[in-house]
Amino acid sequence: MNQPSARDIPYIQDTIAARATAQGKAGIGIVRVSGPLVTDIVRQVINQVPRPRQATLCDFLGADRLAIDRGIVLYFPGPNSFTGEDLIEFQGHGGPVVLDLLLRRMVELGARVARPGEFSQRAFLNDKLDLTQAEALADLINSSSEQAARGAMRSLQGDFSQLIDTLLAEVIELRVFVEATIDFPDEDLDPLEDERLDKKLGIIEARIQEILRQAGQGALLAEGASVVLAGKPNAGKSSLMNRLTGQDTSIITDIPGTTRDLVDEQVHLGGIPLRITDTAGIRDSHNEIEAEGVRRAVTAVASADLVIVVIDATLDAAIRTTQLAELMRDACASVPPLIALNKVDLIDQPLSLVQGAFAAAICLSCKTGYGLDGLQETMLGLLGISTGPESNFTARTRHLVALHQAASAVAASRAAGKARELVAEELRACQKALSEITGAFGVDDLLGEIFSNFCIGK
Ligand SMILES: Nc1nc2c(ncn2[C@@H]2O[C@H](COP(=O)(O)OP(=O)(O)OP(=O)(O)O)[C@@H](O)[C@H]2O)c(=O)[nH]1
Ligand SMILES: [Mg+2]
Repeated sequence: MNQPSARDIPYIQDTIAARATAQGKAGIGIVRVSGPLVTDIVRQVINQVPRPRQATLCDFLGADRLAIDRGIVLYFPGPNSFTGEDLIEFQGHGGPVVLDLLLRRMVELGARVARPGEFSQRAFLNDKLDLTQAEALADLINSSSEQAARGAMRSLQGDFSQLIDTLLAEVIELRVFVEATIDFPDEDLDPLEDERLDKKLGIIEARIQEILRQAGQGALLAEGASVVLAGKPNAGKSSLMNRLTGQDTSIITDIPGTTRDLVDEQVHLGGIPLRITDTAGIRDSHNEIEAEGVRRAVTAVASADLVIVVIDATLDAAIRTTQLAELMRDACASVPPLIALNKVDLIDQPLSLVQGAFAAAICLSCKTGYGLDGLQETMLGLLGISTGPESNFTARTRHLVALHQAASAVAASRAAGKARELVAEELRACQKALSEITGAFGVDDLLGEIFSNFCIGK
């Protein structure tokens, strides 16, 4: 029942080189080279092959035998290197010209400039990392909060992969049993009782759901979520934007139609990176610029993870109801929004909260700050962010999709009952979905997409 592995795909074993440190000036800059030409290259550049895994101070020589720079080389012979191939790092001074000269020297000596993520891709293909770990590496580099960095580190250490591998082993074991009862019905195999089979499937189903819950948190940690502020002109969207970002992000005036473009800012809530977008007040406008702003607002709402509809609480109840109905029709068709009834500092009577097809309604005042804590708590709840002490690993939307596929395959195999062929077929689908997460098989078409989002030199 072994599946072909993505790692079985042959890859061109040429030698790749790239700057491993960021662009710009810095104390140290690193050029990394990996592949079969590494020893030849290093012999040309420093007149020797340095001792493995030891810092060697030397001149880096150009074709004219003059020193381009003086620094440290670190040589990692394959397979004991990051990529699994012969790999060398030239640690020189971090000036853009010096590093460019050094990189050009590598190319002169037969290396090719690496594509983004190509070092990690080789590490994956040489079995140094599985796919979730490779993705965690990119997440670690890109993490925008301490929680996200810690979560990425846990994934990199294999916490997430281990959960998937354990589950996968159970699915495979069950599949072997089920297939055996189909293929050899007459043999003296202990056939699984239907009840026992269903119980085992139930346990697997529950485990997938639990991993889904954790991975959902993990995906939020790594990828964050988008929150869009929408509403009628002058409701206080920009005021809420500035409250949430704690900065003077958007322009606020008492003139309806102040915000035209989308205004974006990243904030952290419960350690999760949130992209908050302030939008133009939605109304029919003959002004071409404002009308374009309204179109952009509606588009932004459509792709948001959470929409906060800001309503001016000082308006008549009837007007508020009409506005809300219009906004729900025009802008919030897909996700049930969170309603923020703003400017409650201006009203003396408690508001009766409107009922409707929205997720929650909160009274607040952007002027005094009243209700903001409650709003943020509700935002966390609606986005599915748990703020408990539970430690988590990072994950990706790709993993959630695969886990959902695995869950529905198990549900289908339970539903198949006595039809063992169907049970087996669905278990095969479940195994395939889970294997795609760690890259055990069937991901070759995904590889380019995953690794192209890495930075060069990683
Ligand atoms: N008293 C009071 N005034 C507020 C509150 N929130 C916003 N305002 C005022 O309402 C007016 C409109 O605020 P904005 O934040 O610009 O409203 P907006 O929804 O972004 O408006 P547009 O960009 O024009 O669509 C400004 O004069 C704000 O000072 C509040 O909670 N209380
Ligand atoms: Mg505004």
